[in-house]
Amino acid sequence: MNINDIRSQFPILGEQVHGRPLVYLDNAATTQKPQRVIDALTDYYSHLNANIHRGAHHLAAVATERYEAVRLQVMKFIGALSPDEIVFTRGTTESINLVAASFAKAYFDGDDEVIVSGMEHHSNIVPWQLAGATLRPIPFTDEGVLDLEAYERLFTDKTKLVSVCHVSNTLGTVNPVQRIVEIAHAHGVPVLVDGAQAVSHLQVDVRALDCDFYCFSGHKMYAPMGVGVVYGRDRLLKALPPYQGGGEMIEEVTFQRTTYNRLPFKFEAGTPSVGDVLGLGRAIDFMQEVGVDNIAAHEADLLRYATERLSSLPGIRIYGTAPDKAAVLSFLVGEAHPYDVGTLVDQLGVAVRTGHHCTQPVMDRYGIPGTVRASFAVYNTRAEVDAFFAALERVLPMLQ
Ligand code: 7TS
Repeated sequence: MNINDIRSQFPILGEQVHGRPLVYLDNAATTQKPQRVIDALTDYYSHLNANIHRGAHHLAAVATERYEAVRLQVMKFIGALSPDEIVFTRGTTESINLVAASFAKAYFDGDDEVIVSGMEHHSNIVPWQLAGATLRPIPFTDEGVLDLEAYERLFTDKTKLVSVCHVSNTLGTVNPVQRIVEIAHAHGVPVLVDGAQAVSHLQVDVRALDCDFYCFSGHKMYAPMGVGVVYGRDRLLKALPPYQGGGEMIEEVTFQRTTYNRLPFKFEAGTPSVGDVLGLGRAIDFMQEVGVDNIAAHEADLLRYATERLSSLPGIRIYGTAPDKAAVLSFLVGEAHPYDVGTLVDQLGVAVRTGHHCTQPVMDRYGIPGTVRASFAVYNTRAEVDAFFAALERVLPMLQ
């Protein structure tokens, strides 16, 4: 893996912030985009823009072909069996809302429990509440490891679904999804995996995981904002009612009765974000060219190095010290408020995120208002980690 070659593909990494070279360590919020992804958007709007699936004309036909080719690419990338199992959405949030709304309509009976982990992003909490479920959170240890014995005890005859994140966006924990699925299936309960923080860091194989739904966002894996995916097991997707009504999702409409299109179109009402989907295809090309295992190894090295350096700071508290972690480092130092740390290191060109990271229950678990979070991507370097610590060492004395 040639890091200089990789960095040269990301034009934004050449930007200056407050007169200093940008050090972008907010990758869990969104990754930057390689030139080929940016080009996919301009190429699409310059040469190909057309509404797909409907037109008889050339542009519509080619745009449709390219859009459907990305569906196949996504299918292979995550190990799905059929393109019918890949539904394009706007992102993880919409993906989970889609499953929650449709699943509730099909299977909820007014007394329904959904098991989630205690470390979920709000977008894997609120959709279930909107659907009327009572949530049963799996507790986790101080290190950020899920308690699987406690998990087993959460199943009741009201449990309709288990919905857990693959990787925590706040603690970095890689959850033992395969085992979580095994246990749920032994109870006859399907599992949704929120893969928003996993797809860009580790090789995802939905068949090896044996999960029933897998949701993720393009923009966290080097693709544009505005595109996401629901993988759903063919049999389950077939049984679910549509999420939204409109164009494309229908077979026949009359004022009396409507029949629905086949999978996956049943879940893709309206005009999709075609250019963004094409960008997602180029982002997958990028990741496969570099190699997902190489990306994981590089990020693991950065995480190890940054954790080591951070541990040497006096008054440091790291949140999330699970043995199996990916690319995320959340911490507090002494009495310094996370927001102040973030604002001051920004003045030195370093972008980190501060706050509750849309995981308020995690903050409640530790009794803290928020953390400072550095999160890594394939283009980050040890030199950037050094720049981050140089910035921290400058600002922390001002905050004690
Ligand atoms: N699930 C997880 C685990 C996430 O980390 C996020 C976004 C989402 C779902 C929602 O994804 P979206 O693309 O639909 O917004 N996480 C973050 C974050 O950690 N900082 O900003 C967004």
